[in-house]
Amino acid sequence: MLSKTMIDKLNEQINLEFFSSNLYLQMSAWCEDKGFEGAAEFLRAHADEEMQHMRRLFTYVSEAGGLPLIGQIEAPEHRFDSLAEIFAKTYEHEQLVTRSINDLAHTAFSTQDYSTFNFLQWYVAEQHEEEKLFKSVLDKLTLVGDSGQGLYMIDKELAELAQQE
Ligand code: OFO
Repeated sequence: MLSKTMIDKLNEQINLEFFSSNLYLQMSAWCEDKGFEGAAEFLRAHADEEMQHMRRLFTYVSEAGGLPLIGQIEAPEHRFDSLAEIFAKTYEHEQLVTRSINDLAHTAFSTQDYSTFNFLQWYVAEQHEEEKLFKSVLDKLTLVGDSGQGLYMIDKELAELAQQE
């Protein structure tokens, strides 16, 4: 049985995953508008992944006897200056999500909720992959700067990455 604290924290995480999905979907619209079709596809695919993160938590809370609650979800920002800014922000956001997952894992472990601790290991591994992925895109964007050709190449690469998502 989940403790009240654990349920509340898992519900906060459900909302954060929802927000992540909305943020990436909103960012994809900027990319589409600016002609970065690969980046748009990549971010849309990633928005779907975030919904899966949300659903996995939702199901866990439910199956563990708690009530998953969808709260109010803040509107994501929609004005950006460049593709590099978008990916700097995705990387920053993933780091925030990692901190939140770590905090959840800490709560589970320190309250001897080993079932939730075990469930969260999937997220711990996933966050490692996500940070790595977004950091690698950001590094490439930093490298090419304003070069149109460089941005075009990265956009193509992102389209390929989207297929693997
Ligand atoms: Fe991007 O990992 Fe969930 O939020």
